[in-house]
Amino acid sequence: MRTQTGVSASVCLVELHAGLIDSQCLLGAHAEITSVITLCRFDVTHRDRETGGAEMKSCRAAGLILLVALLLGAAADVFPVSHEFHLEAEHLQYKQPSILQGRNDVVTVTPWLAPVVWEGSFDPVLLDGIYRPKNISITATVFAVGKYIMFLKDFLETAEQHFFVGFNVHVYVFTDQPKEVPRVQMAAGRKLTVRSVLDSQRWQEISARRMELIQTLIEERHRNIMDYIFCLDVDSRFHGRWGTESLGRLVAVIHPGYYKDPRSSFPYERRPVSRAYVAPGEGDFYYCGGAFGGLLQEVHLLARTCHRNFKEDARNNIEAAWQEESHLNRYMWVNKPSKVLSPEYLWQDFKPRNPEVHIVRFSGVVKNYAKIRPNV
Ligand code: UD2
Repeated sequence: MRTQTGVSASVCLVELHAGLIDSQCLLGAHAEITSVITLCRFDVTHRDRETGGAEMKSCRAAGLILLVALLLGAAADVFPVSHEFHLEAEHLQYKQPSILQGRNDVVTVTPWLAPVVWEGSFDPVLLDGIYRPKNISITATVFAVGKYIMFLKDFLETAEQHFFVGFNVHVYVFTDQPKEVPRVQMAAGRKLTVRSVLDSQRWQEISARRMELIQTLIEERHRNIMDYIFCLDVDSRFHGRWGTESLGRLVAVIHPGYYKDPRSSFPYERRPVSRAYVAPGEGDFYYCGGAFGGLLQEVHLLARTCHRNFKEDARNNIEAAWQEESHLNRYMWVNKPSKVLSPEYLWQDFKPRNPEVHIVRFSGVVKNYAKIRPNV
C-alpha cells in the first residue's frame, strides 16, 4: 500500500510540477495520501481497544513511525532530482566554457535572469548533446491564408534546412487552400499536417484568430505531452540554425524594429480600456507576434489568455493596435518569458543587418501589403 501510494501520488505531483496536469489529479493524490493516513490512524485506534493500555503506546509509536516513513517517502518522490540539462554523452567534445570571455557588445541575460540568446552566447554542440537523448519533439504552427499561401513553399523548404535539424518536428499548416500546399521533401522524423481554416475579409482577423486555433490545436492533439511548440509567421524564411538553444518554458523573440528605443515609444496598446494595455512607464521589451513558443502547456495558457482578452476587447468594440501581438506583449510583460531570443530570430529583410546581429536565422520577407492582404 505504501509503495503504491507513494508512486502514484508522486507521479501526479511530478507532473504537476511540470505543469502538465489539472487539479483533479492533485486532488486524487491528496485524497490517496489522506486515506493512507486515516487507515494508519484507524489501525492504531483499533488495536488500542483490543489490547488495552500496555500495547497502546507501542502501537501509537509504530503508527507514527509508519506515518513519518510514508510522508518522507512521499516527500522524496515529490521533489525528484531535475535532469533538465543532464549530459548523457559524457565524452562529448565541446569548447571549454568561460565566465570571463563571451559577447560583451550585447546583454545576454534579462533583469529577471532569463537568457537572451545571441550568436556566441551558447554552444550548439553541447546543447544538442543534452537534448538529443531526450527524444523531444517540436511542433511548429504556420498560417497561410488567402494570398499568403505564396510564402509557404519557401518557409517549409528553409525550415527543412535550418529549423531543429535532426529532431522530431511536426509542422501544422493552417490554410483555406489545402490543395495548394506545396509538397516538400521532409527528412525522417519530420512531418506535416494540413488543417483547413476559413478565409476572412480582414487580415487583422486572420492574424488574431491564430491564438484561438493554436489553443484548440494544443487541446485536441497534445494534451499532457511535455514537448515544445513554436508559432511562426509564414511570410518569412530561415537562413541559419534555429535549434535547441531556443528551447524554454516560455519563449519570446525581441522585435528587430524597436530594441534600441525607449519603452515609452514601443507600439504597445496604449488605451487603458483594452485588455492589452501597457502604460508608458511599463513593459520590458517589444516582442514579435511573428514568433513565440515554449512548452505546450505554457503556450496553451498564453494562447488561451490572449484569445480571451481579444474577445473581451471585441465585446467592448476595441481592437488592440497590433491585434494579437499587442495581447502577447501585455502577456509577456506580466508573465516574463523564461528565454528571450534576440532579433537574430526574426529579422526583417528590408532592414540592413545591425553590427551586433552576427547572423540572421529567420527573417520576414519584403512584401507588398496592398497586393497580398484582403483589406488595407
Ligand atoms: C506583425 C507580426 C504578426 C502579427 C501582426 C499583427 C512579426 C514579424 N509579424 O506582422 O505576427 O502579430 O503584426 O497582427 O512580428 N496571415 C495570412 N493571411 C493574411 C494575413 C495574415 O495567412 O491575409 C497570417 C500569416 O501567417 C502572416 C501572419 O498572419 O505571416 C501575420 O500577418 P502579417 O504578416 O500580414 O502581419 P504584419 O506584417 O503586420
